[in-house]
Amino acid sequence: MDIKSAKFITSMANYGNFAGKGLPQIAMAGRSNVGKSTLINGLCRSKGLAKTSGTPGKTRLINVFLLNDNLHLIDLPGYGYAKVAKQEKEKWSERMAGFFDKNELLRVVVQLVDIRHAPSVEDVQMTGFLRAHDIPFILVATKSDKISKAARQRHLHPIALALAVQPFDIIPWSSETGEGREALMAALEEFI
Ligand SMILES: Nc1nc2c(ncn2[C@@H]2O[C@H](COP(=O)(O)OP(=O)(O)O)[C@@H](O)[C@H]2O)c(=O)[nH]1
Ligand SMILES: [Mg+2]
Repeated sequence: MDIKSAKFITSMANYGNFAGKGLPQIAMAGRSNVGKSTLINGLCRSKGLAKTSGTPGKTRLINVFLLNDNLHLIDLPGYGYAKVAKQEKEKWSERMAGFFDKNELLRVVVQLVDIRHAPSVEDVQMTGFLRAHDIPFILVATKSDKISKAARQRHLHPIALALAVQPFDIIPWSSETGEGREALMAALEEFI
């Protein structure tokens, strides 16, 4: 698969409002600031496609993109932003449930974690949720440029352990070096 075209379709608070038109979907999940928007731009080789931000917690909406006129890419709102009020967290949960519930168009979720940090409670809950619902997922460890090659296994091991996968199941990704794009494209191809 190659991404020949990518365009922004819509932002919405609730997935229920979206007419999926029967197109298959891939979704991006991860905590705020992990690099979801940046990854979407890198994947699509389109810098301004998804709005990136230095301030965590800005994207609270579900953003939809259309790839190659035949695939929807869904940027889910980031979770786990500490300063978000309880009410806001509940709203987030509702939105997530609304998206995942009986979503037959969803082929795979790309879950992002930051390669520098052990997964958060929410990260672990997310993979647990995906497993419990038989939703296939691909794990990507973002910002690999921020650690040395020598330190890589030391970082991947605790992530793999916490999320109950093998270290080699995790795709290291860097928006700076372009690392991971080919591997992620190949992984996605298996599901779409
Ligand atoms: N060094 C580095 N910075 C990154 C990478 N991916 C994202 N960032 C930065 O991390 C911040 C948050 O990225 P963003 O894509 O907006 O995160 P989102 O909230 O998950 O959508 C921005 O300042 C990005 O430039 C990466 O692979 N390497
Ligand atoms: Mg974002």
